[in-house]
Amino acid sequence: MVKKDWALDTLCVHGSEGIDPHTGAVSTPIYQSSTFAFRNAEHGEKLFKGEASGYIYSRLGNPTEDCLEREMAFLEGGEAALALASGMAAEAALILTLCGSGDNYVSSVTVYGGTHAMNIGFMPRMGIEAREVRATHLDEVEAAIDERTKLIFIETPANPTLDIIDIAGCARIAREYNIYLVVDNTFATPVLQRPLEMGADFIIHSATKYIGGHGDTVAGIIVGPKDMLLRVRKETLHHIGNCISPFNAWLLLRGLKTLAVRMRRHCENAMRVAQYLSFHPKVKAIYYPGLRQHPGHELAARQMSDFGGMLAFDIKGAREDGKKIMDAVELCTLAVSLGDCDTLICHPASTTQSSYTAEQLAQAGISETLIRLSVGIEDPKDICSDLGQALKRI
Ligand code: LCS
Repeated sequence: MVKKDWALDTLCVHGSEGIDPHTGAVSTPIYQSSTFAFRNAEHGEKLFKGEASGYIYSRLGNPTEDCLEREMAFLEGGEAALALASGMAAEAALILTLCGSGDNYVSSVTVYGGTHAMNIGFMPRMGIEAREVRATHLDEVEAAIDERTKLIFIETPANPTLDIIDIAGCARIAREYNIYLVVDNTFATPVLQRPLEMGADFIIHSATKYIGGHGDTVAGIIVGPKDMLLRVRKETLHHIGNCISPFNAWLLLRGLKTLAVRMRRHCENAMRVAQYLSFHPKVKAIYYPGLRQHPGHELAARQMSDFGGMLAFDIKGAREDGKKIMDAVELCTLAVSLGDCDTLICHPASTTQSSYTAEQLAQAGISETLIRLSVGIEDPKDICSDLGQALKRI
């Protein structure tokens, strides 16, 4: 019997419903079935008319996926959730549902490179304009809004500079103009940050990252009001077909069990690595919201319960020196993505953020020598000594 007042660490393990009441299964079964039999012709007709509840076809809904959606809504404190094939699928499905041709949305300029590429490339082809602004400056967010603006999209902490954006401040602006606030909560997860409680309308996750946690799944989640997510499902997901697979939904359900434990270790390790790098003579600047010198530190301390597992640092030297470090690390894995148990290192300007022009990189605060680290759950001493030996090469 699950008690709603249990701490989040307990709720991550037990979920909202505990053991499956129908079968006693402790682990949710993987309903690896593309289609579901109707009891009779009338039942089939009623299901299609929405007059009976049940399953029809896995693009439209699946019991394993439903379970994941229920748990994500529960953990984020939302009414409902929708699981999709990837984080980008979640972003695109939500924006394409909320905006039509001729509409626009305001997006932070400091976002995952794929989101920026969607903003400047894909959405304009759909007749939807993305207005990228420095969302750390609330006046820039407000100034970009007009009568065709449907939503504000922010990512906080932001990829890759760890900018912190004022969620409650953006929510106030969204309320004033009667538009939606969408927060990408990928870096923080519900364990560290509660955007809906600060006034956001929707949460997006690249569940590929901390929700899955093991680098073995690509998936996305939207959390928000039930009626709106029904619209995303019917008006976009059904047509584009970017649904999650039952197996991937199950991997994420498994990831949720250890989410709180992993996040605490990611945070502890990232703080240790950030402190180590902040005193390193070859490091020019370190970006970790947990450090007092980070411009978003005080805001992060207010709106997050801890500072997360992501950090970035600028080295003294040129772009080539950054590459030397990439090639010298032994424990850290040279790869994009983040949120895995293993520490991942990458050079955003040439990889994840390569869709930015030099001007846009400067606007987003991303230098040519910036290195991004997704700090894993290994022993932090090993991570620091690996970075130390690599930094000696420059
Ligand atoms: N939101 C954030 C904050 C992300 O970091 C990513 C992917 C996405 C959305 C898109 O999610 P996906 O479709 O990949 O599940 N971030 C990546 C990164 O930093 N490196 O590779 C992917």
